[in-house]
Amino acid sequence: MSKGEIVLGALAPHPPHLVYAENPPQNEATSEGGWEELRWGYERLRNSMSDRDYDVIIVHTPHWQTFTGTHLLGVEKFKSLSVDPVFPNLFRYNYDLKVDVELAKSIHDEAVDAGLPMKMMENPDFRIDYGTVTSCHLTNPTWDKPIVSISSHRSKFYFNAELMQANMIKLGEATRKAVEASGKKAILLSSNSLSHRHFTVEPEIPEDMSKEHVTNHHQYLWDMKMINLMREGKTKEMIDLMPDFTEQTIAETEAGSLTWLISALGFPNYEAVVHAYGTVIGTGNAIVGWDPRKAKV
Ligand code: 2X7
Ligand code: FE2
Repeated sequence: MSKGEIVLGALAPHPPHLVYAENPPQNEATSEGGWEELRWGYERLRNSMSDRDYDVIIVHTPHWQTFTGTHLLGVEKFKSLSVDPVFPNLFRYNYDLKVDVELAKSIHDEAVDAGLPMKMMENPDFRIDYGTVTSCHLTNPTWDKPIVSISSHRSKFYFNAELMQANMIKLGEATRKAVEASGKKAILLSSNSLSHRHFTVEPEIPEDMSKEHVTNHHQYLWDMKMINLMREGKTKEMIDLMPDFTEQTIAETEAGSLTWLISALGFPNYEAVVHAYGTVIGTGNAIVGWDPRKAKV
């Protein structure tokens, strides 16, 4: 069997507004559009994937929060309704998805060997979080590939941000080893926004773009600092700044997803491609791709 590999890593944020704006048949709510810059950014991300084959999408999600270690979906099929608890008016999505349980189990086992507390989630009635559903839908709307979904272990709340970072670095390494041993080609998604202060009142028409802007200038400056480090290939510096960035902008990086991704990619020093930056109800969102082929030239 040939060695497996990560063929693309992406920062793939999950505001449910982006699915709402696309009006796919799976979502019950209907819209007049909105957030085009981000949706066109996802289109560019999808186009960037079209020149490579892949077997599986692995997503790390902030909205499946676990307090007793990291969990992975461990049932082959899930079919139900995913509802955003804050925006049930926008996101009521009928999903029907397949899981690569074999790969999930190998990530689990590699991470256990690295000393992390891990658990396979084997309840067939488990409700899939909207972070997983949104990022996977926007990356692969046909759902023709299986996924692996990894929870966010909130170790920051028992310990601190530094310990959580250290654990996410180990989880990223474990993920890479499991992918390599599997012989499969994987796309990895970090399903999170950047700065995350948002408005507390929703506009009467959610997709009224005259109301959309970043919550404050300070958040914008922090987002640009992080994005420029990605563009310059300075991912070690970005990870070092992560605890301060997260605290200053209450960023969704607190879930550990982006640290996991960067570690799995081996701390790339090549340039990332920024497909889009835009705000959703005041939060900062970037769609960014890392192409490991750039490391080989
Ligand atoms: O979960 C989210 C998010 N991360 C960003 C914006 C709006 C809603 O939900
Ligand atoms: Fe979120």
